Amino acid sequence: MPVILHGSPFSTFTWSARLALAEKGVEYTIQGVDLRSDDYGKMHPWRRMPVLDHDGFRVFESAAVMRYVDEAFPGPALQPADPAGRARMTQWLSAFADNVAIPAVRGVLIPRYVLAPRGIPFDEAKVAVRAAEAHGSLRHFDATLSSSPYLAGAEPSLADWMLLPVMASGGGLTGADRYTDGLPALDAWMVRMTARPSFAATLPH
Ligand SMILES: N[C@@H](CCC(=O)N[C@@H](CS)C(=O)NCC(=O)O)C(=O)O
Repeated sequence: MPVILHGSPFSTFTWSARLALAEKGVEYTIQGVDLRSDDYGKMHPWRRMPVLDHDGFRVFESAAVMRYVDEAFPGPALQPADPAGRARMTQWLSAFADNVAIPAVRGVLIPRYVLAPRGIPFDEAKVAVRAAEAHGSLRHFDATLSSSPYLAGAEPSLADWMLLPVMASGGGLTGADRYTDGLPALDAWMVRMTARPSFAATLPH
């Protein structure tokens, strides 16, 4: 029953999927992608990473991949069992996708870590605006974590593993790009999340 994750270790969304696989103890291989190829276009209509292939069943969108990993494989539960906890997890997954991923990943991390090293020009002022937007959204995550150890309650869930790579990648930014500063509950949460073996096991080199 081979499990193949199509993506890059340097993609935050691929990293979230890898965290779920590691927490679950699932063996998998990671396969690099050529986003422009016809084959990849057949796997993902928007040509993004990751795509999971489990024995021929393919699924894209990192939240769907993580949910599938949790439900298709034995191991510790990565989602709350109760309806309120599940709703809370889904709430933060959705809020992350709309309000954090777009400004932080597309607005800051891609220009800084993908475009800049390749000499592709981008608008510095826009990056600072997007970083401020990401920071503003993260304040709501921080407020929740000031009274709850994890986003959906007492245990980490898919929402925490979705957020972790964006926080970890943001830690390396400097100046106006830094969207992770001044968020004390998120700092404390980072200490807990990065102490888990899944973090070290998936850290991009
Ligand atoms: N909503 C998607 C977003 C995936 C995404 O944007 N992945 C990035 C890498 S971190 C990507 O494939 N970028 C390539 C591109 O947009 O051309 C998910 O959660 O899987």
